Amino acid sequence: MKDYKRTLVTCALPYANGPVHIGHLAGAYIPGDIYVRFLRLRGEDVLFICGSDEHGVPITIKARKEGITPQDVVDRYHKIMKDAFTGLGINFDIYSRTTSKVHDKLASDFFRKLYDEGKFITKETEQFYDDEARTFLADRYIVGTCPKCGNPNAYGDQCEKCGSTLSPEELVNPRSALSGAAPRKVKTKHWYLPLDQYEPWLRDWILEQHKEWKANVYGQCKSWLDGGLQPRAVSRDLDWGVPVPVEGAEGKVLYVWFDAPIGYISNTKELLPESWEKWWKSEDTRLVHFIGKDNIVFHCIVFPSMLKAHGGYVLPDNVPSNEFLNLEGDKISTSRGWAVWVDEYERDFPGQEDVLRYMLTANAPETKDNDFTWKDFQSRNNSELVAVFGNFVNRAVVLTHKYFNGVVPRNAKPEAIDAETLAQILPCKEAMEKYIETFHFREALKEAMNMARIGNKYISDMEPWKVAKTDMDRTASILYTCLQICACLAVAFEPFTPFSAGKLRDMLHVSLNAGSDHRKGEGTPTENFYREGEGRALHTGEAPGYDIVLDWSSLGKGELLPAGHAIGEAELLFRKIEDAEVDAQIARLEAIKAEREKAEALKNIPPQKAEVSFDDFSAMDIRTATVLEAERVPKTDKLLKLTIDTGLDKRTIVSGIAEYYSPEDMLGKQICILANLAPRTIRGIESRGMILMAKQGDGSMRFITPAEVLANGSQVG
Ligand code: B3M
Ligand code: ZN
Repeated sequence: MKDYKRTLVTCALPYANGPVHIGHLAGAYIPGDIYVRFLRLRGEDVLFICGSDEHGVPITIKARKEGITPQDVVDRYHKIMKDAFTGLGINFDIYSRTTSKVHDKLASDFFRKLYDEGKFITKETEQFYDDEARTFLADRYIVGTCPKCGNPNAYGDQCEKCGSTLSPEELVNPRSALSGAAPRKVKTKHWYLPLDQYEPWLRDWILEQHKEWKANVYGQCKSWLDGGLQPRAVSRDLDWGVPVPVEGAEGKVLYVWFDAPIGYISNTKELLPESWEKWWKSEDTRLVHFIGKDNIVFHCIVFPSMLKAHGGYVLPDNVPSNEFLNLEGDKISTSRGWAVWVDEYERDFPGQEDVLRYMLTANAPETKDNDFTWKDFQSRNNSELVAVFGNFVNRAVVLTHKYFNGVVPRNAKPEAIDAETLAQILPCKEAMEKYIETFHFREALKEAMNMARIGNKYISDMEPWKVAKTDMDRTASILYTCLQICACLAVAFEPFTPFSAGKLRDMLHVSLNAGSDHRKGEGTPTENFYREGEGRALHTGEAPGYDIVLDWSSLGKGELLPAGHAIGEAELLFRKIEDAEVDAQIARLEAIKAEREKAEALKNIPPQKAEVSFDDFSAMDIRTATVLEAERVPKTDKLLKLTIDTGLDKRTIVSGIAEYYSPEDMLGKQICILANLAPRTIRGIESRGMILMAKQGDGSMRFITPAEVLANGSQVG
């Protein structure tokens, strides 16, 4: 690894068109935060940048659907996302937005420089245009009949019924998803970044010089490069975005994937207007992008090519991308509502932020897609956080109060086992470093948990509560050892579960040197910064906490809490999560699934029957009628016996609708009947005619009723 003086860490700028869900967290934000916290603990200078991605077509569509402006949409979600991150202890130095003035200017200047230097090519193409909505249509917003399976609602890029990839040209009877109008092709000119020209350089830079990138990232890059790169459009016909800063480009904006990554730079500039260039333009900066796997091509191929074309900027040193997290066996989907939203989690599980952080790390989709289940969430909390980490700390602190008035006892009667136990901490620490440096956070967390297991096993084996009956000196040594391990846990868990680590430090009356913090903006801190037990780094100038200040190097050092140091009262770090809590979440998801399956089934309509003649049709005597009496046919589930006023007479009809309607439902209802159906005897009752029912895709039936009350006996035809 090259020598570097500072690390610039970014997390993908989430689209401001929906709240953040656990898939986002597991993919990029939790790993990014763990990494930043770790580097800071180790005393490195780190800048942590994020913000909302507020441009792009989906935001304009959402605004149109809701009858509000795109600005309203992004204002709403920017706040929800920002609060969700803060709530989970993910403290970016800045969380800004791509609608900021600084961004608009920087993105515009970036484009203009490439334009002036002739780095783009232009192409004229034909795109679908919606005359009614007066906008060009992205593929997704053209719908029509799938040429492969006949699904009448296929999208211009894909048919969700048969799974075929489509282009809008293939759709039969294409129409605009916005207005329903038939789109027409209109010529339009756009600027393209000729990625093909960067291919030889990219091949060398990624495939030769960055063999250390994670296998999933390297593999995806290789397959893109092997497939051959094409020029990519960097502008769009849209009225929402950064305007293309070129004469004659009215109605065109920068493509969202062109301006969004520049957001990393502009957000840095907004935070540090004087010194931002040091972070972006010095060779001794290490740039690391945390992203989800669908963003790999943009961060490894497109953005580096943009930076290379521009010149003067550092290139990413690593792009640790995770795979996808599924939820209860299904792909997470915002549009289908299949997700656990972070803001809702924070509402449903207040004070349990660390449990989600722990779960999403322990179960992170680091090398392959992974599944989140609520049962797993509960069991990891109860059997790991509560039963191991929390239980150990609680026993150590409670017993210290019970036997030694809450003061760290003198190590009066040490035995070999105590030193051996403490000696196990250092290898865990070293393994954690190795894993975090190579972005293997699950493994790193396992090592932190191992430290807790070491403590928990030790206290269980030593049984100080029994030893105390006969030997107080030996009890002192055991608890002394336990408290040293507790202090280690208060450091080791800081990157993963910062709220609990902070709570533990408060309990032990120690502080932490949590390293650099740039949230106040200008001026890189040079002094030490301390953090309180609330999972947040303190700002410059805030008061340090306790006299004992730990940092990463404290781990495995032996005595962190000297004899005589007074600790605070025991407080539970974690609480059990009850069946009812996760059952409620599972029930919520099951309801969403049932709703979706029903909606899907309703689309299942049978094809048209064979043609009939007009005479065939007119032979049927269909009339309006009213239900006078209704009762169940004894010993059947499906049949109702109805007495009907047909206008012509009063008669009995036996109908198989009891599954869908009770006798009370039917009383007084006006319906349509086939009056001249030959009589049939059903269960000994003569039925004269048939109630007309509509059968839906899911098999359920509804009777047909006139739009307004009509005279009984009116003929339908
Ligand atoms: N907004 C896509 C996403 O949220 C996109 C990332 C931009 S990072 C510069 O997955
Ligand atoms: Zn299809």
